[in-house]
Amino acid sequence: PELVKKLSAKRPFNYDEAKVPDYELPDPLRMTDGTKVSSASQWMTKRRPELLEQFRELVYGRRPDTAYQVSFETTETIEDAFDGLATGRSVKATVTIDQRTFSFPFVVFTPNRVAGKTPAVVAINNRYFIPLEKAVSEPDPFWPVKTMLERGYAAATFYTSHVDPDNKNGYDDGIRAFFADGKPPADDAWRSLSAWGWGASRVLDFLSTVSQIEINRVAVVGHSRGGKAAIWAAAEDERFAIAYSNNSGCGGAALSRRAYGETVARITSSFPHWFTPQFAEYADREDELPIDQHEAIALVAPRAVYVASSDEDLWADPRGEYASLVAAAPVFELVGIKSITEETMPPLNSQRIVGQTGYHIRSGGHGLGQVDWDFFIAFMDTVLK
Ligand code: GTR
Repeated sequence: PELVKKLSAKRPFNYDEAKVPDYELPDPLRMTDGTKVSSASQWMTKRRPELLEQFRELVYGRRPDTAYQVSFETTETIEDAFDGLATGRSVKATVTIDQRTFSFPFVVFTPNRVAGKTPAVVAINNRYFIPLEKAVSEPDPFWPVKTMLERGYAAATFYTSHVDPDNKNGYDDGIRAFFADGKPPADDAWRSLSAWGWGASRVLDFLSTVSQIEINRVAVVGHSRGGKAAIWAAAEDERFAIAYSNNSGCGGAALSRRAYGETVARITSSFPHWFTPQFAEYADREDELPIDQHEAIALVAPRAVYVASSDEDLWADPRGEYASLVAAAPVFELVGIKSITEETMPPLNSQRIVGQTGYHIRSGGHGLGQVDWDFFIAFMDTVLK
């Protein structure tokens, strides 16, 4: 059905490497006024803020600067989840502005038998909400909580649509309308991907209240649209130590300029609520974008970035995802961090880890499963422990 949907959609798409347009990527180390960025401090204090603003303006939108409070209520606890391996909690986050409130639920598991502080993983779940009992009784390779706990990681997850409905007509029911007090979004205001990343940051706020969690060692993870949101979450919130983008494709890890598989034209017409209207202006003229997605990855430096592809998920452009990670290397280098520079992709079903960056390509289609998590946990073990 996915394929039929794609074939029947109005706009053509390209799966032919020979038809990828020639392109020149914008230099992440050149200011818009042409100045070359030549020191780590220049990157952190000048260029990075400039790029962040460009991505807000052109791609994901600006988060509101309205003051708000957030509070957390534990609504349910299971102290001996997985035969005593972990404690599970259901938590309700409540955001308050003046007298108005907006709430969303999430779940958190912390390992019981680990001495000292534990790193954690916040998963942006774009598929469904996983209530506490379900997490314990129905193993789910999309979010293998037991595996993470066994490997010494705390694990939290929330459902994207509880923060901002994943629907072009869903604005009124989400956090963005709540902040705007029901007014429609300004052209440069945040869109759903940014709202989901913001949700991950609120889960991180909660984790920072849990003394067992090592707050400097928390990864944000997402698949597909959640993977786009994960990169942006870590760009906006420097508390995240790692961003893992799985099969995120267009508007995520993949270079827009390759226009391979999903394009700016396609994604902005199918999912107008994910991006600012400015992004749609670059439909079929990706080469005029002042930015490209390698620079979104670079915004996470010097923290860690992990990108994963699957060989049949051509819609997400595996080559474009890998090339984008490599194109972020000059930024990692400037800030004194090793990263992947090898231009040839690693062999199928293998992993490459260099410094603070990692990548794998797995056989199979679009999805996040045990194989991906095993690779990713190996990466976390390397960079966090
Ligand atoms: C597709 C969309 C992709 C990706 C995916 C997903 O329909 O074209 O950009 O985000 O959905 O989230 O599974």
